[in-house]
Order: sequence, then structure tokens, then C-alpha cells
Amino acid sequence: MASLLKISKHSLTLIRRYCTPLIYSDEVRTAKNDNKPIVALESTIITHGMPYPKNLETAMEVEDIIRKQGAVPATIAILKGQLTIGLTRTQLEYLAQAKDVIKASRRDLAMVVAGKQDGATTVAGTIISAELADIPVFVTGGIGGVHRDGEKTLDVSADLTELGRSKTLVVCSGAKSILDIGRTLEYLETQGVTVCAFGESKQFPAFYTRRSGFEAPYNVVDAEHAASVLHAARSLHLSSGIVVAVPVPEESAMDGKEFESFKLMLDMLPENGIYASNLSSGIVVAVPVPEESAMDGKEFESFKLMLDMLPENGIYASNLSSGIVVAVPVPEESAMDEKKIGTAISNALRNANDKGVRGKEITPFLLAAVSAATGGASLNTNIALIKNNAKVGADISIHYQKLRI
Ligand code: PSU
Ligand code: MN
Repeated sequence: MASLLKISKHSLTLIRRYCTPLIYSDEVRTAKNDNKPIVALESTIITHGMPYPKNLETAMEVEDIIRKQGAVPATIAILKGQLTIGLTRTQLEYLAQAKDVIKASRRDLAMVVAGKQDGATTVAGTIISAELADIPVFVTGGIGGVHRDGEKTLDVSADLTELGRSKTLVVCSGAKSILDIGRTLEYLETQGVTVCAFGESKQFPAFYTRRSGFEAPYNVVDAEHAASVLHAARSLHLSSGIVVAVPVPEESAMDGKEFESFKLMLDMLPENGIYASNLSSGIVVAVPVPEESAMDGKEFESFKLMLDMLPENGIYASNLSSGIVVAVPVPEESAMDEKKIGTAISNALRNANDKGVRGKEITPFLLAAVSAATGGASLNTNIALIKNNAKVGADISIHYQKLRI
């Protein structure tokens, strides 16, 4: 008896040392006990990615889609320092309206837990949590990436390194084109992340649009195919992640022209360029010309498109060797989306600069800029794509569960 007691004390110590105190919702605990397929969901999109009450509505609808599909949703967050796997409706309602929730990526988790604070997990934070809870599939809208100019600022989302060191399969719609998608794909390759476009095409989607102009190295034709890749990765003990990039459904994709011009604006922002912009007086766009001068096809196309968008008499100064300054007078009557977008972006950049927004604040700042720029359109697309991703993710987890047990 005495020795039994000794062993159990020792076991207790081991349990304390090695077990993570996770709080499960009843629904998720039951699903785990019954070996049901579970899908993890992040919470930064709720607190920092969408405004209230759309954030709450979307979070609940996404959960319901997963349930209808036959899997169990587990929205993940830190509540008063407790890592919580599966939020109740009351907890979701609280989080959706709470102020001062900390955006929690890998580096933030320990601080939030130790401080008994509320934290919303990013893609990276959710991946870590999902692994602790042994949930292999995670659905979100867009992953973080290499920021524009990231090669200089080193602003590379911790989502990418986390994907490199975790086994989780992440279903998303690619990355937003506020980011550098080409470099994001390069970085994922370096990290050993298996990136697959979902469907017949290898085209890597760019969140709002079905095409980014970049190809993923692979495609998976359906959920069963994706589940088989996850199963193979696990059997090989790769311990690196998989991205399944699902293009936004055709009918919800943003209008090509509207979006092209938005992308153009971003493409044209020169390094360190902070722009003054004022709808009533015009937008100033400075287009940098690369040192080696000869314009390549893409840039020239952009430039031509830009010119097409300009009102007559809109070109003021141009100097090929150092850049082109185009001052675009905005006609009083014009309420064109392109201009709204340009204004919102430049305002956001200026505000970010004025307020000294850095690091983790940049992404939410830019997300808000895109929303502001496109009115409700971008939010609707965002909602449509994450709902679609929820369906795909639920199917993958259902197929994988069959392979797993
Ligand atoms: N991209 C989106 N919506 C989001 C995010 C990214 O389209 O809500 C959030 C995700 O939680 C992602 C995080 O993990 O932003 C990335 O932030 P950062 O770039 O600071 O790593
Ligand atoms: Mn960053």
C-alpha cells in the first residue's frame, strides 16, 4: 500500500510536469471520448479580424457548418489564462465583444497564461493548441505570411515557422495580397510545409480572389485526397505541417477589376513610401522603377492599368530613372472603389506610421484598411470563404478519422 502510494505520488509529479492543463468544452470532450472528428478554429479572426457582431455571427455559423457536416468544432482561445479548447456560446459572445484581448501567437502564449489574461489565438497560437489537444485539422480564412518588404523588415508571420514545426493540416484560402505571396510560398518551402491547392488546379488562391498568379507545388483533388496526405505525413513522423488552400467559391470571389486595382495600388507602393492622400484633392501614387530600369511585363501591365484608371489630364510628372509620380485628381462625382481603396490604404499606412504601429499590430491594421477600402464587399467575401473552408475542413477531418482508427 505504501509503495503504491509512493508510485502514485510520483505519477502525480510526472502528470503535473508533463501535462498541459487544457480546458475542454463538454462538446469537444465528448467528441474526444467517442473518437469523433474534430476541427480546430482560431479566435484572432473573431477579436482582431472582423467587427462585432459579424464576428460572432460568423463564428457561430462556421461552427454550425462543421456540425452539420458531421464533425465537431473546437474554437480555441485563452480565457483568464486557461487554454480553452471549444468555446461555449456564452464564451464566444464574451470574446466577440471583449476589449483588450491579447492577440496570441507563440511568443505571447506563456505571458497570457501566466498573467491569467484573455488571449485570442492566431494561426500559430491555434496550431500549438490544436497539437496539445491532439486535433489534426484546423480551419481558418487566411494565414499570415511574409509582409511586403519583409526581406528588409524581417516581418514574417510566426504562422509560417509554426507550420514548419507542427503536424497540423491547415485549411485556408491562401494569404491576403496585403502580403508578399511569392515570398510567403518560398518561406513555406524552406520550412518544409506541404502546400496544396484544393481542387483540380495548382493555382494558389489569394484570399479574396481565386488566383494569386503563383502556383502551389501540389494540389489535392478532394477531402479524401487531403486526408490521405495527412495520414502519410503522420506515418512518416514528419512533424511539419500541411496547408490546404481552398479558393473562395466563384460566386463570392471579389470582382476582378475592383480587386486588380487594389492589388495594383499595393504593388506600386514604393519602399518606405508613406502617402498623403485626400479624396477631395487627389491621390498621389509614386511608382518606383527598378534600378535596372527596363520595365518588366508585369510592372508595365500594372502601369498601363493604372493609366486606364486615371482621369484625363491626370499625369503630372514622370522621371523614369528615379520613379514616376502620378498625381491623380479625383473628380468630385467619382465614388469609384479604386479610389476608396487607395485612400484607405494610404490613410492606414499614414496612420500606422503616425501612431508607430509595429509588429503584431500591423496585420490587424492592414486588415481593417482592406475592409474600409471595399466597404462590406471584402467582409462578405471573407465570411463566404471561411464558411466554405469549414465544409472542406470538416470533410477532411471525417476522412482522416477513418484512416486514424
Ligand atoms: N489574415 C486574415 N485574417 C486574419 C489574420 C490573418 O486574412 O484574421 C490573423 C490570423 O490570426 C493570423 C494573424 O494568424 O492574423 C497573423 O498575424 P501576424 O501577421 O502578426 O503574424
Ligand atoms: Mn509580424
